[in-house]
Order: sequence, then structure tokens, then C-alpha cells
Amino acid sequence: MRTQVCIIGGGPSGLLLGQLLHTVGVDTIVLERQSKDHVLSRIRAGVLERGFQNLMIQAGVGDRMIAEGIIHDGTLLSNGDEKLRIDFKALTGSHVMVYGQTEVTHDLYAARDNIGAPTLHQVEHVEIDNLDQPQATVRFQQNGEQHEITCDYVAGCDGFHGVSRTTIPVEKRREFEKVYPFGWLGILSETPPVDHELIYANSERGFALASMRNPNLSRYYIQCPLSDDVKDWSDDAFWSEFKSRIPSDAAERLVTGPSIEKSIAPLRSFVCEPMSWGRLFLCGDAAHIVPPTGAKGLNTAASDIHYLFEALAEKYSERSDAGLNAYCEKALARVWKTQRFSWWMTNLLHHFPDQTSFDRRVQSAEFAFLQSNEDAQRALATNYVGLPY
Ligand code: FAS
Ligand code: PHB
Repeated sequence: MRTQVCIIGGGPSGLLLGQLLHTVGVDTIVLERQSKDHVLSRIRAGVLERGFQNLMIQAGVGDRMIAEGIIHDGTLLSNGDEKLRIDFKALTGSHVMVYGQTEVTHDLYAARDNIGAPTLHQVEHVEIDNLDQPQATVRFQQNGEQHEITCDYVAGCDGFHGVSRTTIPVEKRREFEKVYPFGWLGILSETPPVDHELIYANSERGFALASMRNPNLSRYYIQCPLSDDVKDWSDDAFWSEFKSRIPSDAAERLVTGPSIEKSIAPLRSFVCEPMSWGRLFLCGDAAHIVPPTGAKGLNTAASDIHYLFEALAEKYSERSDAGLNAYCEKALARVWKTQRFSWWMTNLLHHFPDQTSFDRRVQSAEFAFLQSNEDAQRALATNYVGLPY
């Protein structure tokens, strides 16, 4: 088989890149390890930066997002019953949109099916080769049969556990990692969200987040020990703990109900440098991971996709390698800024097992400074709504 760009991974990164490349006549093949149903059943990110929204519109996939997405002009931070609303609109003139990654992926799959572009599911044993040759090679198996694709470029969009990153020789890779000593226990419930905006809550008992998917679908999280097993958490136990961490007025009006999904996700910060190797370009979780506290995972994948799409469009239209040569530096500059913000939000809002009473006082002082300083609020809002690409 032959294509211009072979995309490894049929998650949001790979599908969005494929759709953008289609708009400029560049053909792609997407290789996905899982079944389409498996990919579409995942429940992950919930908040889209303006940049992500604009890319979906540029890719011609924005209609349902615009119709059903919920605009949020701010968010609430709380420290016990102390509350602070960060007014994105007043501080930055911008906003975020609540529209789940599950819906984004549905829309991208529908668009790709609509253009009839090939997406091969349940592929195995993907191997990437000849990255230093005029044509790269991607070998894989599907239904027990061996296949080979020759292509101009390979986009490694296969997430943290994919094969793309480790195709870069280990002696050439620099990996930076921070593993957090807790996880997030998340539930989805068919109940009205407790507030019209998100609530990021720190409390004596630890972090909680009140998010949502639509007016009758709530997405809630609490920080939990890494040793916890989701089977040990009954719905009642979750609701009781969640209520104890959010502000008391919110706890009083909270509508509880049965969980339709419940899982524990570990938290880590991770960056791989470089993000390219010959004809291979890493995007999204294949290259970096953030703790979800700042809602930056999916949104940082978007800026990678923007830089790589622009570079490939320039290559195919003007025969210039300038964008491709600059990809690593450009992508990593923004990746590290979103890493910093995600790390900072996580430190501001979580309890760390080794935290001293001094650390807790500094955390409270950080919150008090935010409450008293509009410039500090503007810095938080500017990062949350999305740094420029
Ligand atoms: P993805 O991991 O989504 O997609 C990679 C795709 O590659 C997958 O479909 C995988 O099956 C496929 N693949 C892997 N290996 C392959 C191989 N060898 N061959 C072919 N295909 C292969 N971000 C937020 O902003 N907010 C959140 O609340 C949030 N919650 C999250 C919860 C969980 C449990 C996880 C794991 C992540 C969460 N994230 C969150 C981050 C998440 O949204 C990612 O940033 C986003 O999925 C990145 O998209 P991709 O880069 O496409 O990677
Ligand atoms: C979510 O809705 O899943 C969500 C929202 C904001 C975050 C993390 C997760 O920071």
C-alpha cells in the first residue's frame, strides 16, 4: 500500500490530523490497534480550548460541537468554603467549551467515514522503518495477514503506550517524568451538574472536580490514593466523599444518582524529546502526558496537530521543509508551558501524602494571593483558555 502520510493511532490526534490533511488534498491511512467501538467508548477529556474548537471548524467537523458544546466564561476554584471565580471572559476576552472527547472522536470518525479515507482497525505488530530514506515503511498485521505501507511521512499519534515514541533510538531520546502520589477516581452520572461551570475544589480531605458533559450528564472526580481499587468505591461512598470536598452550598444542592461509569486514572507529567525522528513526527499523548487538572491533555495534542498540519501543508504545496524542520522546537515550546501550568494547578489543589503543615499554609497563601490579585487570576485564565499556537 502507498500513501502520503501514514497516521499511527485513531484517537483524536490521528483523526484530526487526517481530517485537516484531507482539506488540502493530502491522502492518509490511519492504523488503529483497537476496534472502532472500543475507541468510541472511551470517556476522557471534557474541556476544549478555543484553539481546539478552531481546528475542528477548520477541519470541517465543528457543526455538532458548535450546536451542542457548552460555552464556559469562567470556572470556580474553592478552598474549603472559600470560593474564587476566575472570569475568563473579563480577564482574557476568551472562553472554553465543554464538549466531551468522546463526542469529538465520534464527529471525527463520522467525517473520515464520509470522505471514505481508509482507517484500518485492530492492527497488530506495527513496525516503523526507513525513516532516514526517501520513503518510510510501516509494516503491520491485520487478521493475521502481514501488510506494508510506503509513505512520505509517519505521524505517531498512538498515545502513551504506542510504538511510535520507542521507534526513536533510546540513546537519542530524553524522557522527563513526574509521577504523582495519587490518582483521580472519576464517575459519570445521568444527573444535572451541580453548577453551571466547573468547580475545582481543594479541601482538608483533598481535591475534587465537578465537571459535566451536558445538562443531564455530570462528570465528577475525587483525588484518591493510588492503592485504591475502583471496586472498593460504592456510589454512596463516592457521593459522601465528593460532598465533603466541594463548597457546602454546592454539596447541599448536589443531585446524586447511579454511576454509569466509574474508573481510577493515575496522574503523571511526561515529555519525550525530540518529538520527531527523520520522517516520524510524534503528536499528543505519544509525546507527552499531563495530569488532567488543567484540562491540557487533549488541548496540547491539538497544538501539536496544528504545527504538524501547517508544516505538511507547506511541504506539499511549496516543497519547503522549513515547517517540518521547526516542528520539534515549536511544539515543545508550547508543550512545556502546558506542562508547567498543569503541574502548578495540581500542586495548588491536591493533598500530597508527604505534605507538611508549612506546605498546606503555602497552598492556602497561593489561593489567597489569587483571590487578591487580578494579575494572578489573569495568568491562570490565560493558561486555562489556551496559550496561543
Ligand atoms: P489517545 O491515547 O487518545 O489515542 C491513541 C490511539 O492510538 C488509541 O486509539 C490507541 O488505541 C491507538 N494505538 C496505541 N498503540 C497503537 C499501535 N501500536 N498501533 C496502532 N494504534 C495504536 N485530557 C484532558 O484534557 N482532560 C481529561 O479529563 C482527561 N482525562 C483522561 C482520562 C484518561 C483515563 C486518560 C488515559 C487520558 C485522559 N486525558 C484527559 C488525556 C486524553 O484526553 C489525551 O490527551 C487524549 O486522548 C490524547 O489524544 P491522542 O494523542 O489521540 O492519544
Ligand atoms: C472532564 O470534564 O473530564 C474534565 C474537565 C476539566 C479537567 C479535567 C477533566 O481539568
